[in-house]
Amino acid sequence: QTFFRSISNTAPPSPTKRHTKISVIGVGNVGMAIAQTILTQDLADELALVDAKSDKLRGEMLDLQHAAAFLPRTKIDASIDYSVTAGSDLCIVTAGARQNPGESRLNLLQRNVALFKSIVPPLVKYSPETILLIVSNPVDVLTYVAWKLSGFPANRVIGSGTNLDSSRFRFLIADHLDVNAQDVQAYIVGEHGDSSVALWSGISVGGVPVLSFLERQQIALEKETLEKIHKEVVQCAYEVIGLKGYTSWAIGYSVANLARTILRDQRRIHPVSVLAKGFYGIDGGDVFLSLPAQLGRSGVLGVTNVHLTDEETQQLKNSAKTILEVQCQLGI
Ligand code: 6V0
Repeated sequence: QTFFRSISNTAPPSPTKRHTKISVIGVGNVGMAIAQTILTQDLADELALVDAKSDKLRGEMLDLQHAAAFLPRTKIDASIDYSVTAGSDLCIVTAGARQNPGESRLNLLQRNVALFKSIVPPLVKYSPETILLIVSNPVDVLTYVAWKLSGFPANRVIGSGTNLDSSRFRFLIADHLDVNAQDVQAYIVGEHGDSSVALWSGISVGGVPVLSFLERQQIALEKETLEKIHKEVVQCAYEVIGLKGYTSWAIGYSVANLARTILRDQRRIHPVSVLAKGFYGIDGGDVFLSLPAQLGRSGVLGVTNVHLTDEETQQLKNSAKTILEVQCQLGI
């Protein structure tokens, strides 16, 4: 019983692109911004949503389904039961506990670790071949936690890390130089947040290395100006949260951008949180932090060998130390 009567002698359907399924865990501000960007950018044939709050979850699912007439065709499902995620190519985790007034960061982290213990094992059970993309904060530590809980090889566990910080950085530099942010190559690496590291030596615009160009023109870009831009990158998340209560659009676009690179095997380089042990002299334990990594259909394909100054290397090592110290207190 189909709507159309079949027409005989028609050619068999041409081989279509591979069926793609994405699951988003957590339908809060961030999860929904990611979901809607995935839909508008036609990144999945199937989208599964999971949350602990069933009413909110169903409401969000219906609201998205009602936009079907304006969107590329995507099957949208939602359930509090993880079986809805079965066969996902990519699982994006945005679920997170909110910080209670007066609660320490460590306590919040411990609550999020407990939450991950109820999220990661069922995702792995229903999609043993999936790639896990962690967004919940503190993203670097929780990516490590997800890696441990999943038993996956490290190439299939990625944290959104400083992909967002780097796009804020590119926006600010573009604004400063009055160019298009898409032409600015600039990376923030290390911890997503306060101890992140700006790689000033590698910034280029349209292939022109910015610092050496300015030096040749004898335009001194003072260290203070550079530090001010980096500080603004760190501060602007707090500013947005202070103003509107949460951040959503930029993280939505930034994660959808990662989903595109991974699922379409684009092999682009993104600063994302990966198992960093052994790179750039980072040792002392298994730690996830952001490095410029090449991503594709099998997850992390490699880490780019960017030239770092001694100061940048040291800052990166300090970033690793900060994350490891927190991790040690978790007992995972
Ligand atoms: P939110 O709006 O409170 O949404 C969180 C959602 O998680 C809610 O809908 C909850 O019901 C759901 N949830 C809670 N517990 C569970 C559970 N056990 N199973 C399933 N769902 C659950 O938060 P928001 O969406 O604003 O932020 C989500 C997370 O993303 C937080 O940890 C943020 O700190 C983090 N962000 C990370 C960014 C990054 O760059 N990595 C950027 C922005 C926010």
